Amino acid sequence: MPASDSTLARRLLHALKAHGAREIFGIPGDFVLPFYKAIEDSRILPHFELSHEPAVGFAADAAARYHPGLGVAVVTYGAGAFNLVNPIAGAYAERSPVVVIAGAPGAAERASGFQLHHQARSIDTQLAVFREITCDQAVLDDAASAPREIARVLASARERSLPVYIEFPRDMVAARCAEVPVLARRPPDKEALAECAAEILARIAQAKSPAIIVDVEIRRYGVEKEVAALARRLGVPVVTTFMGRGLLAAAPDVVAGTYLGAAGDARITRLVESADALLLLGVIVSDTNFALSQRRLDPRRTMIAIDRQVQVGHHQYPEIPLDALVDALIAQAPRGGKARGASRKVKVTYPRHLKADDKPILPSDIACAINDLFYRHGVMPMTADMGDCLFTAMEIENSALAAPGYYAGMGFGVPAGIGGAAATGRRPLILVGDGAFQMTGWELGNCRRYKLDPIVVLFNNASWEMLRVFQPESKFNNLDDWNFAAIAPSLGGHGERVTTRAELAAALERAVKRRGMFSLVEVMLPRGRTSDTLARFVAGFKSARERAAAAQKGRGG
Ligand code: S1T
Ligand code: MG
Repeated sequence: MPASDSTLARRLLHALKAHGAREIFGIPGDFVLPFYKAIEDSRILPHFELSHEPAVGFAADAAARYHPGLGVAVVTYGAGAFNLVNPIAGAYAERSPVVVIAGAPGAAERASGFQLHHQARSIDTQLAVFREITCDQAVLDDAASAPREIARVLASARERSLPVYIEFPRDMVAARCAEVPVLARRPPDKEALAECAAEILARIAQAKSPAIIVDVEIRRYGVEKEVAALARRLGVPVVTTFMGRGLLAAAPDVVAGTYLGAAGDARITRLVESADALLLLGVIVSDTNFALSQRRLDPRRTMIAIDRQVQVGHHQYPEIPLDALVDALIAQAPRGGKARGASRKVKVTYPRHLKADDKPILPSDIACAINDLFYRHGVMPMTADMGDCLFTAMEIENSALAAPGYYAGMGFGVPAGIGGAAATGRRPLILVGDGAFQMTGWELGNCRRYKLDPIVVLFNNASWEMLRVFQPESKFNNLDDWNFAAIAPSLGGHGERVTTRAELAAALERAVKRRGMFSLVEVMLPRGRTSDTLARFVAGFKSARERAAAAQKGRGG
């Protein structure tokens, strides 16, 4: 092996690849230039530079969501790394395993006695901040321990499906060190696993109307196919959470729909809230997933597997990886499970056959037009930003979707579409509002150099419309009209503004046929009109908040 391959930089790059990373997103800076040179010269992993670190984080997050493995974000010290905080906080909240590699001062700079450029309070403030939003950290300041440190941190990212942080002092890049081992996974306790699976199956067998709810961890641990097989074996209906929308897209026979509580399809709500045994696989029990429930989760009839813990009623089973649990359930499940009761076979259908007429466009028309497009040309992987575009996505066929459905941070949609396209080679359909596009939509200017050609549907209501639904009286929600379609050509793409349903259908048809550049379809929407899903969601959220406040008051809070 050439001597250069035994440098810490190359050992780290080989280790990233060995742990499932397939590409790097980044923006270099002087504290990370030597490492970035190794990235470029070694060609161990392809690398994509974007224009602002929040986009680097969102793209790495989406890559980790779209190809089970690790996302990688490489940034410079201080100014670069602190720009990454919000997307990594979102990745932590939504359990996406992104490896943050941040440059840092070398020993000589540390000893210089200077306040260093990019330094915040102290030289170690950056590490302190990332301790809060990653599950494991390593500082590579000692060549002897670095391989072990890297192995531990990458194993943590894989096992916990959470972001991790590696600080790479600029003077350590060429240090010689040993290879980075791939640590064996911590096996579950076999007895506990068998007992846990048996207890879950017994509860499901005794139940008259069981149901399964799935969320992001079944994607993060690559067990969607196995969960679909388990559901078929048990004959139990499956629903996704709001955040889990798009999961099991390859198993339409298994998924009944998406559970949104009071904001969702009443048949799905009934299926979940009348279930006498609920198995939650990889589900984050968050407000966006359950605040609109009309019946709170009852621990006596609920079984939850998340973050390597399983709770069955009041019984706790620690250290049970989700994939091991699903395998054990399949192994022990009785064969030939029949669908429980005719009423259990609920199947939500999605709107199609948009009337291509001169009527103005409403958000739900966009869902209808996209369903028609998918029917004609095949389903596309989607990303969505926060705003009504995400709620409108609930009215689109259940196809692969990456969106900030729990952390709810804006700016995700376009960079995530770029990250997903770079990571999978598949062409994405990106849904984004005008407010979110103002934040990170400009990253589309990076598509040409990477030969990416996403289709972007921009919901332009010249408004922070979701906030207006919460607080209609506020004028600050009125945005100006930036005429985004006219800007697209200077970013290397094609832009088209549409105002009627006929124009929308035609523009999407042209976009799907146009390859080699991004296509921006700017859909003009009236202020004050939202998707039905968002209207119900906000109404439910507001009353849930009022109920919580009243209860708090009742407790003398
Ligand atoms: N800043 C960031 C980074 N994320 C946020 N979620 C917010 C602020 C608050 C916020 C929303 S929804 C929303 C804001 C500002 C408006 C979104 O506007 P746009 O993208 O145009 O979409 P639409 O017009 O469909 O609402 C949530 C409640 O937190
Ligand atoms: Mg808007």
